[in-house]
This record gives sequence, C-alpha cells and structure tokens, in this order.
Amino acid sequence: MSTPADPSSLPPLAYGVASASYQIEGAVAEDGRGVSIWDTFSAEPGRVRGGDDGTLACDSYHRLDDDVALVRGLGVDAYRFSIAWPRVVPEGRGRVEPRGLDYYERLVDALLEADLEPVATLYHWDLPQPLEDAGGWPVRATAEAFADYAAVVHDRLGDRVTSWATHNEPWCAAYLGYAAGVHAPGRREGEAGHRAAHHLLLGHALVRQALPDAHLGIVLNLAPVWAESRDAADIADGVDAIRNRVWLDPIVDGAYDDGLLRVAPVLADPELVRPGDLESMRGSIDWLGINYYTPIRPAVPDGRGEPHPEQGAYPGAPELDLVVREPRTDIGWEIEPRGLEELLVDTHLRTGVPLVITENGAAMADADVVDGVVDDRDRIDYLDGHLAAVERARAAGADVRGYFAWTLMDNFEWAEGYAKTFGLVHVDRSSQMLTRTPKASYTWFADRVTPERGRGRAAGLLRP
Ligand code: PNW
Repeated sequence: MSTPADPSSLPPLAYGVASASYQIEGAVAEDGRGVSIWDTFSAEPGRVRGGDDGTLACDSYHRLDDDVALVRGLGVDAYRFSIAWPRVVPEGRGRVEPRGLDYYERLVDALLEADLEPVATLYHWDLPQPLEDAGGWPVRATAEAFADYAAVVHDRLGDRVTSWATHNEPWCAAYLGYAAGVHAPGRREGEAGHRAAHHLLLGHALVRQALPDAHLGIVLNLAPVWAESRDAADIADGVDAIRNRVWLDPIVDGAYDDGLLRVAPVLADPELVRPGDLESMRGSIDWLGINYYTPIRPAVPDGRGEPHPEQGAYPGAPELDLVVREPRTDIGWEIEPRGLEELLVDTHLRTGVPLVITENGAAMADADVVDGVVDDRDRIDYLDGHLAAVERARAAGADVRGYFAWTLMDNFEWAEGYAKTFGLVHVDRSSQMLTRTPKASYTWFADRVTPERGRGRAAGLLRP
C-alpha cells in the first residue's frame, strides 16, 4: 500500500485524445500489412453489428496529416495511438516490414512537429492471424513473439516516443476474445481466457525485460465493482478478481491471490505459470493507464432469466447478473463519475505509480451535422462530470498525471461496428471523403484544456 500524494506538489494534469490502429487506419492490405484477427473476425457473418469491418475505418493511414492537425487543433499535450503488429511484423514473428515502421515514424514525427507528446500502445487487439492460427494468446509462444515485435518497434521509435504502453485492456483481449467470444478471435472457451490473461501479462513482463530503460506502462480497464446487495458479495469478488486483481496483483505483488485461484484454478497450474513468471511481472510498470467508462454492479440472478450475456467474460465466477442504473450512454453503459474518483484513489493507494486516464468518453447518439455543427451536449456533460471526478481524486491525493478523452473521431467500435460513436469529431460515413467535422464537444474540450496548455509539457508530465 502506498500513501496519498500531497495534492499541492502534483504537476498539472496533462490532456490528450486517444485512438487505436484497427479502429481508424483502414488500408488493411497496404504496404505489406499482414492479416489480423480483427480482419478475420469481422469478416465472419454475425460477429460485428451491421457486418461492419475496419477495411476502410477512418482511412487515417492516408490522412495522417489531417488527423494530426485535428489533434493539434484541440490544444492538448499528447496523442495516444496504437501500433498495428501486423503492419510491422506481418506474420507475427520473423520478417519485419519496414514500410509499416515508416508509417508510424511519419506519425511520430508529425506529432513532435506539432508539439504533441506521442504515447504509443503496442497492442490494441490486432493480433497477427498467423499467431492465432498457432494458438493465439492462450499459447506461451505468443508472449515471446510480442516481446520480439516490441523490441523492433522500440528500435526504430524509442528515441522519440517517450511513453509506451504494452497492452490495451488485456481483460478484453483475454476474456471477451477467448471466453465470451464477442471480440476477436471469437472463441468461447472459459479456461482459454485465463490462459490468455497469463500470457498477456507474461508478454508485458518480457517487454519490460527487453526494454529496461523505456518509460513503460500497461493500460487496464479496471472498474469499481459494487455489489448490488449484501448477498452478491461473493459474486462481486469473482468479478473483481477477473476484472481487476488478475492484472494488478501480479504487477504489484508478483502473485495471483487465493480468491482469484478459486475462480481460475488453472492459474495455479505450473505448466502454465512457470517459475519466475510472476516475479518478472512484479514492479514492471513506471506508470499505469486506466480506461474508465462505467462501474460494475453485480447482483444475484433471480433464476428466471437467461444467464447474463456478460457471464462468459467472467469464467469461473458464480452465476451473475449485472445491474445497469440510469442514466446511460447510447451503448447502454451507466454514467457514474464517482466510479472514476473511487477507482483513482484506490488504485493510487494500491500501486503508488503515476496514473494516467488513457481513455474516458461516451457513445452518444449524435444529431446529424446541422450547419456544420454536431451538438453533442450530453457528451460534454459526460466529460465535464468525469474531469471533475479526476480533480476530486487528485485533491484526495491520487497521483493522476494525465487525462485522454476517448476518442479523437468516430471510428470502428469493435463488435458495435460504426453504429456507436465516441468521437469528438464526426466522420461522415455517407460521403466518400469521410468528412471530419468537429463536434461541439471538440470545441468544448479545446476550451477546457487551453488554460493549461504548455504547462504540462514544460513539466514533462508523461515523460520519465
Ligand atoms: C475500449 N466491453 O473497448 C477500448 O480500449 C476502445 O478501443 C473502445 O473503443 C472503447 O473502450 C469504447 O468501447 C471496450 O464490452 C469495448 O466491456 C468493449 C467493452 C469494454 C471496452
């Protein structure tokens, strides 16, 4: 356990916006890019709403300069993006594709030119398909391939990218991908979820060993877990184990705890968890990214309904129901900024490392563009409420250094396709031009961050 930070000695909060390669780039067959599990998954009928896929996405691969200009126009300090593994190492291991590296080098240089700090995520879910064909994250060799890929990227960009994240939301990659089957690769094998979790953590730890001097973090979608009733305490513990503790405990303590092992006994299997694995995870981060959208409220199922659709994402946990209170966003997630405040304070005490909110935002059913303006007042309210929660958490001694809004522009929202939009910038999918139009929230965010502009970078917020 760490102690509260002195609020008066915290540097000013840095601001940014975030994105991810498969959600924005398009150009899936260009410059030697290999196939990823999201290409495969979204091509299977019934997997993604409306049959959407990332083939075109926002075509950011070809509009790098336009999109950097949009980030710059916000007046933020930093841009968080992810690097597509199959662009850099098309088969997942072995041969490197220099044109893939060239693209990210152009992006990083454009960001630096615009006085924006590049924050790079190495894995935001686009696993090279050949690695999935060889077993995917449930197989140990995938973690080893990940570390090799990371070293290749760092070799080219390590002199300019100052903050790195290994994984984005490994809970989604492991449990939505291999246990619930609602994300790529769409497998529904509970135990494979736990195996994937261990190897994602191992991959992270191997990157740490390969890049001892990098300013390295991991991005977790931690969530406060609030039991709806006293008798849901057990269920809530199982959910907390798989959503939060399976990631934090190895990184902070180098261990899986007993409550987790009860729901995931395979994590005690010495064939899976080899000597030295957990030790290599302990203390492996310089900073921690937190993606926060909503709290989780487990309840005891009333026995009448079907199993809860998210049950599959918590394999081994007792049968659960999840209560979603009002108000909600367009994607059905409860809006509760106090969840973020509590999470930041608790996670600071738990980890003691600098925290960065690497994603926070809302899917809202935006009105159409009228006279060039999308009036997304409800998104503004969401962001405003959560930024206030960040300030309260900092005042309470949580060492929070940065806040990234999700997301720069409307993009491919995974299983929801293009139907659910989180962007500060509207993308007109009906026009061939994919015209970008800043929404009211874009202007609002720019105004909100302006007074702080420059102070963040001067203080070297995200930098080591
Ligand atoms: C995160 N769920 O995804 C990702 O990091 C982003 O790429 C994504 O666009 C954003 O949050 C908004 O969804 C998630 O079903 C997707 O629990 C789905 C879930 C959680 C996070």
